[in-house]
Amino acid sequence: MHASTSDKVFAALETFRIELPSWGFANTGTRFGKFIQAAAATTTEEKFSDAGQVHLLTGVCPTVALHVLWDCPKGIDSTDEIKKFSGRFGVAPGSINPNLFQDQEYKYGSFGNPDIAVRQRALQHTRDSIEIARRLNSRDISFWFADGSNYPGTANIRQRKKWFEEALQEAHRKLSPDQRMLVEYKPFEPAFYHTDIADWGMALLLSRAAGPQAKVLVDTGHHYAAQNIEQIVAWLLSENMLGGFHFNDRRYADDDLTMGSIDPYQVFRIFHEIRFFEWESGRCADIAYMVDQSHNLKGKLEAMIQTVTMAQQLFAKAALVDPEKLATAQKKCDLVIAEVALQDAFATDVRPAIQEWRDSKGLPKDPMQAFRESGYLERITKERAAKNSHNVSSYA
Ligand code: RM4
Ligand code: MN
Ligand code: MN
Repeated sequence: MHASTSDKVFAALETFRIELPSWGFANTGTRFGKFIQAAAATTTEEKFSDAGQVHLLTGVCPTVALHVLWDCPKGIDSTDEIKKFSGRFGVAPGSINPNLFQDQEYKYGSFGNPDIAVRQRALQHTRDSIEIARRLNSRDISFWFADGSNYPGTANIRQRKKWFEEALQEAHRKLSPDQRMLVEYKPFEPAFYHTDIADWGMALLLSRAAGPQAKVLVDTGHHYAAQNIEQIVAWLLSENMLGGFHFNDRRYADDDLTMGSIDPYQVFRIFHEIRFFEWESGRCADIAYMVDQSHNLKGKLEAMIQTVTMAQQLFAKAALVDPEKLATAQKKCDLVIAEVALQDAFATDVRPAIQEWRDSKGLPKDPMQAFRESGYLERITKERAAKNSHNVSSYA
């Protein structure tokens, strides 16, 4: 391989880290049923153990995202225990996800609920989540709302927007100076007529209304099929409003498929926009890269290892685009040269360079093979099988 290619790949990998979701290790399913895995994590401790295993083998997943309702059964009082798990398994708590959708009270929404008592309850849960984040040294509190309505005329859309602004402002006031709140959007599901934060524009306006520490979170699965996600990314970057990603792939809706399994070029283009912005502006984009996938057919740890290695490949490929050459071609409107700058980078096989990089870090060259040889899966399957015969966690 060309020397400068592996230098570029090495430099890119040094900066690339990606957060794992705790809920990706638990049993989940679809609305049609659940296929239970004997090895699935049944406790927060087991989720930390599994995330720790993925980090051990890949070296690039130092944090695990937590969902408050599923991972902090004692609320704020769960934090001491979580710190212990973190120390034991070598992964730190990452973003904290308040859970504003699962309780019965949230049937008609959380921050958008017409009942003030429910809105206040949602706000209290948010305050607790911010406190949990503070105690765990987590920077990001990551909001996804299931709020919306199923039938025309049943919700006052403008009023609900106002309630959202007020609640997010109130939450923002509770942030410590170094914390951020990330606002995620989704066009449909579970609501099927209107979603209160349906797209990046709504998330952007609400984040701006909330305050300077609020940024937009782009979940790659939360767009209509033809949408140009890298353009959204470019606009958010230019507005200094891109806070992070939830990565997953999709073919139809919010499918939660393995990152890059359907359209790896899409992820490459997203990474390219970020790197091009950084090159042009001389600024380092402050972006939290996170995985948001719950697999119910693939083995959970294997799916995460696959995701992480795919993320590294696509990030490394994006680092091979020559920004100067691209900028010159764009200025001259040399369409073919500009397009080929991306295509050539995407076509380069970066796997040998990534293996060398892993080797230089004392990591296994092939994390998947190392996992299969480690005996970890056999051990947890034995340990957890009995618990999983009657334990099914919620869909994520
Ligand atoms: C949503 C969204 C959120 C996740 C929930 C459970 O579709 O992607 O990020 O927390 O699912
Ligand atoms: Mn998400
Ligand atoms: Mn989703």
